[in-house]
This record gives sequence, structure tokens and C-alpha cells, in this order.
Amino acid sequence: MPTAIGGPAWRALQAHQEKMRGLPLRELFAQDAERGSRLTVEALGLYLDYSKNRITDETLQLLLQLAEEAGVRARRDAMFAGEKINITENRSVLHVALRAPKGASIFVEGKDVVPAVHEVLDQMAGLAGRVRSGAWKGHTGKAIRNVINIGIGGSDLGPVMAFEALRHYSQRDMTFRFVSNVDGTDFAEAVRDLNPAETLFVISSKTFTTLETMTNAHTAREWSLAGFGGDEKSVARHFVAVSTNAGEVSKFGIDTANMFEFWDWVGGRYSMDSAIGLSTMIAIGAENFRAMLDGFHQMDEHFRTAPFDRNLPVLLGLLTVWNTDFLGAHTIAILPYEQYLKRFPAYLQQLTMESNGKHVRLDGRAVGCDTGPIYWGEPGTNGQHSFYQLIHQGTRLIPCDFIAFGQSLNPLGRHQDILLANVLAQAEALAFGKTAEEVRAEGTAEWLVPHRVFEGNRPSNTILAGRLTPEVLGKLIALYEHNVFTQGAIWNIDSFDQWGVELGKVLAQRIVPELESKEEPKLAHDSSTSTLIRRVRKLKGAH
Ligand code: G6Q
Repeated sequence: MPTAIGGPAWRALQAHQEKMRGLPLRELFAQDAERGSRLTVEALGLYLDYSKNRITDETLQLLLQLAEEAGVRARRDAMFAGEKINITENRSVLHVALRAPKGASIFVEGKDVVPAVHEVLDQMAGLAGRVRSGAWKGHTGKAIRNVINIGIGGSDLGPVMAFEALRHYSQRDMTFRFVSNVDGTDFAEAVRDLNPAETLFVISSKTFTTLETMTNAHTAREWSLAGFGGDEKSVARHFVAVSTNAGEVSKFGIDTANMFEFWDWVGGRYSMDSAIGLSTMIAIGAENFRAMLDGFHQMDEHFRTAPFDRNLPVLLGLLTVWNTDFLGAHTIAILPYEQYLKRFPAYLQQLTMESNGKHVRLDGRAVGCDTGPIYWGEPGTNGQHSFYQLIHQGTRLIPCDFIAFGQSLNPLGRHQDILLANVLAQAEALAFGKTAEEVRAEGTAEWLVPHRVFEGNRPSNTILAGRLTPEVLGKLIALYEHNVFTQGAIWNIDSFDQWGVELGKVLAQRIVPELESKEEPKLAHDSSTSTLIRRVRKLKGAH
């Protein structure tokens, strides 16, 4: 596929962007009284208002033309058809198969993968049911009260986010914790008040070789064994695994009957709805987990079939390309006004930045424009009292995605109205600001006027839904997955590899023995790294 960057639509957008400079949002809204209801899309119970972007109908038409020139449609269809669109790893990209309903067919190299997906889901439901009901007994005959997921990156961020997001639906008499960091503190704090006899570890690792996860898993094994006088037979009752690597799992001592499989066509950051979601399923139950999968699937179908001008993920992806490549934005703030979504921005950081943080196209040549913006964020209203200042009055353009729900899962007096009033007010203030005249009219001293002016013209999207349910969470995650896909297709990059995380891993493996060796090691690094290694060796000895 030839790149659309620099093509007709791209060049037209560059010229168009010049025109747009003199058209602030105030003006655009003044020209069209219907804008706020027209530039919206509602699908699957999600309402997207994108009217507060610096766009006109012409911008939209050009962006839609860009999507056609980039071949987004063909690329999308290739993904759903199981083609190996992750070309640098020669893999299919089929997270959509993880939520395909029973009876659907998706083929990888001539084999329908959907039946295997449902077999694993049923196996997960079996374990989740036994653990939740207390039928699964630990080594000493006690029921499991604590579940600890050990994993990192894609094998951690999704489970953590989903547990927090769906905590309302979780089994409240059980404790769920997540250990990811190789910093021993993470493990130590997670288990300090737990009883090994009531604790089940879920070792989540696609490869079962990841340094951090295996280090934590072995420490967990020692901690657990110590609670049973070293009886190795206990491992099978207190450890289960989620992996593609049966050999390593059984070497670890985990009964492969308690191994939950997934496949190399599931990327780590797209795996929270695979067996990697086992801890989520134990927490919320199989029925809620399936409702979440159904939400994902509904969004997959919407992405696959809705016309692009009414297609939520396509529109969000195109707006991101517009803000990034034509308006010069470097970041996107994700601002959920829903406390349960507190880890959603962190989850999206991996999904978006590991996927689209690429500098070369599929053919290995330089992309020639900016790719993946930096995603970050915090729940509202907290952020309003800290970093929003820079968004309102700083010198940088920071597009925001506001996410809010009509109903609270914890209705308390006026809380929800106040929360919702704030999210609406922030989007309004960012778009329309406050002019010098308005500030003066309040009787502000002239010298203070510039400090109190809000330029406005800051773009944002507002996404509204009724209530945060497992199904809605699935829709929201798939919305961003396909938004990321759309961006990557426009940039013509491989959104599904992650070679950028490799180099640091390799170098760390080299440095570990240099830190541990009794003898002073011969160091052949650059002078900074060698000096730092010597300094760390000294500090290690210091108390
Ligand atoms: C995600 C990445 C990465 C991966 C972790 C854990 O897309 O590949 O975050 O998930 O490195 O890998 P394992 O599951 O193999 O331990």
C-alpha cells in the first residue's frame, strides 16, 4: 500500500490547515447554531461529541478522503480476515477473535480459531467458579481468599485496569492484588498481610520467560512453599498459569491442566480479554466477563460495518491524525470523570504508545510525519486542581478526551451532578475561553487582564455513556483499540510489534552479572554507564 502521507488528501489538509488558523471555535460555533448537535455520533449507547475540535465539514471530508487513500478499509478487513498484518513478526492480529461469539468463524492459516477461544473461556469459567465458591481448596484444605496476578506490561496493565474499573461488580470478600515490578517492594507489599494457605497466584506471561515476571513468580513460589514447610505438592493448589508456553509452565511445577492458553496472534497489549483476564474473571464472575466480551464484540462490529463518517473509532483516529500532524499537538489527555476508571489512562498509554510509537513505515522507510502522540491523564475532577492549568493557559495544544457517565455506581447526594457539571464546564472553558473584554467587564485591573484571559480554542472530545458496566467497559476499550488501528493505518506503520522495548532488556541482562559479581568487573560500556555501575556497586554495599 503506497503511503497516503504527502498524497492528495494530505496536501489538501496542509493547505486547509492554513485556512483554519483564522477560524477559532468561537467563530465556528457562532456560524452554525446546530454544530453542537450535528458533529456528534451515537452508537451502541456511546455518545461522541466531537464538535469542539478545530474542524469544519471540509476538514472532515478531507480526513475521510485520507482514510480512503491510506486504505484503512482494506487494512481493517485484512485484520478481521486473519491476514498477517503484523509483518515484522509475521503474525495475524486477531484480538477480535477473542470476543467473537460461539458459532462465528475466523481462520488463521486455514484453521477456525473461535472454538478454541470458547474452550479456554469455558475452562476459565470453571476455575473462576470453583475459586469464587470456595470449592477450590488450597493445600491445607482452606478456601482461596486472595488472588495475586503476577505479570507485566500487557499481562498486567489490562488486568489491573479492568479490576479497578469493575471493582463494583467484584466479589467483595476476596482480595485481588497485582504484582508487576521487579522491584522487590511490589511483591513484599502485596503479600505482607496474606496467608499462603488462602492465596492463589496467577502467573500471567505469554512467553513465560519475561525476567520481571519469572523473578516475581519464583519469589512467590518460595513465599508460598515456606507456608507449607516446603511441600512441593502445594504448588499445584496455589499456582495457575496463563501462557502460550506449556513447556516452561510445567518446568515451573504448575499442572498444565491449570494452564490457560492463548495464542501468538494475540498481542500483549490486546490480551486483557484473553486468558490474561483470568484474574478479572475470578473477580467479577464469568457472566460479567462474558458481558464485557460482548461489549468488545459490538464495537468490533461497529468498526467493521459502520460508514466511516458515523464510525466512532475511525472518527477518533482521524481527529487524532488531524490534531497531531496538522495542528501540531504532541499529546492527548485522557480525562475520565469516573473514579473507577482511574487506571484507564495508564492502560491506554501502553495500548496507544507501544502500538503507534514507530518511526518507519511498513516498507522500512521513514514515516515522514509525526506518529503516535503521548497519551496521559488522570481522573477528573482531581486533575482540574493541578495540571489543567497548562491545558487552559499554557503555550501548548493539548487535545482532551473527556469520558463521563450519566449515572454513578455509588449515587450519593449531589456528587454526580457536581461531577458532571465539572466535565461539561471544562470542555466549554477549553473551547471558548474568556476574552480580554469579558475579563475587563468584571472590573479587573488592566495589568491583570492578560493573566486572566483564556484564549480558548482548545480541542476536546466528550464521550458519554449511561453507566459503567462490564459491557460498556468492553465497548470503550475496543473503541480505543480501533482508534489506534485507524491512526496506524493512516501512518502506514506496524502498530502490532514492539521492537523498541527490546534493546533495554538485552542490555539489562548484560549488566546484572556486572552488579552481582564479587570481583570488580571489567567494564566495556561508555564512560557514563561504566561509572554509574561502579557507583551502584558501592551504594549497594552502603547501609
Ligand atoms: C505488549 C508487550 C509487552 C508484554 C510484556 C509481558 O504488547 O509485548 O508489554 O505484554 O513484556 O510479556 P509476557 O506476557 O510474555 O510476560
